[in-house]
Amino acid sequence: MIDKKLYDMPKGTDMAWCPGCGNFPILNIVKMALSELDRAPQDVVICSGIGQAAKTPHYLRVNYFNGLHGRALPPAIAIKNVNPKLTVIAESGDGDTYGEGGNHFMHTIRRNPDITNIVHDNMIYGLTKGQASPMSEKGLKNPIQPDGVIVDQFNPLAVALSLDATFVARAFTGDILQTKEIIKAAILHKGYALIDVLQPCVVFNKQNTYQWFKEKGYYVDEAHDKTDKMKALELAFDLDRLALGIIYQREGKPSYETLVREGNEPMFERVLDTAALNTLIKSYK
Ligand SMILES: Cc1ncc(C[n+]2csc(CCOP(=O)(O)OP(=O)(O)O)c2C)c(N)n1
Ligand code: SF4
Repeated sequence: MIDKKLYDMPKGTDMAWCPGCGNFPILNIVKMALSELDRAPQDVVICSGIGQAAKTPHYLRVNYFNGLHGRALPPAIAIKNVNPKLTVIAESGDGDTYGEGGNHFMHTIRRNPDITNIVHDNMIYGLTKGQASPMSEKGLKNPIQPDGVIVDQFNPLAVALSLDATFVARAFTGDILQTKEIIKAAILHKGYALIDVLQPCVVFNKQNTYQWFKEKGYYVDEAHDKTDKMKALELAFDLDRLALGIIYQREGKPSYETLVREGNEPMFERVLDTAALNTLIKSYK
């Protein structure tokens, strides 16, 4: 097992998160999962967009790509295509993933790349001080909508299931061991894996608190058939109680990078045909 301390940033690294933020346990859980799965830091890449959650890879000693708002997934797909030997994780907030990155979210699911998508879902825009995100509940009062949000929440689990995602899960940052096991299963899953992690923003979201998530959340039991898509959709549509755990998982669908690469050899291992490249460059002169 890789020593978990290897993922730690040097002591004194500046930390932007507020004390008590739900991002801290997720950071720790990801380190635990990578350590237990024996993923060496140099073989791990985390991609993120913009936001508080999107700062997660700044606090982990692995390779990372921090892109524009909503753009965590495209570089993650590209990196996996070039070197499928890497463990690739896209990790960002609910606003970044489902709002600004909504288009990428949908089309990544269709492609089924072998990457893990960890979404820190605090049901709000944390970094920009508490505006509504696509996950904000109807009625939630915020600086932009002082009378409350007037539209329904986005439903990432239902959308993912509808687009034939092969691994769909919900977790709660307050439950360290369960969340760690879900993340490990997602990393081991061959194909796109979504984990929506409920994560309280203790400063700007006074409605969806640790207590609120604890009361709403319950784990699917052992008898839950993870291959039953209709049951999974039923769970996804139930917003009165929030089902936690692996809601849906199916093996066997080819992952994007295996479809893209001829002969299955990773792009970074291909021998460069310099003569063909020069001919191509000359043809544009
Ligand atoms: C194109 C663009 N629009 C808006 C912003 C401003 N902005 C930065 S972070 C953010 C919200 C992030 O929210 P979320 O992804 O939920 O993450 P959190 O901060 O809550 O972890 C917004 C709107 C931006 N940087 N770029
Ligand atoms: S503003 Fe909210 S999401 Fe951002 S660090 Fe503070 S508690 Fe966490």
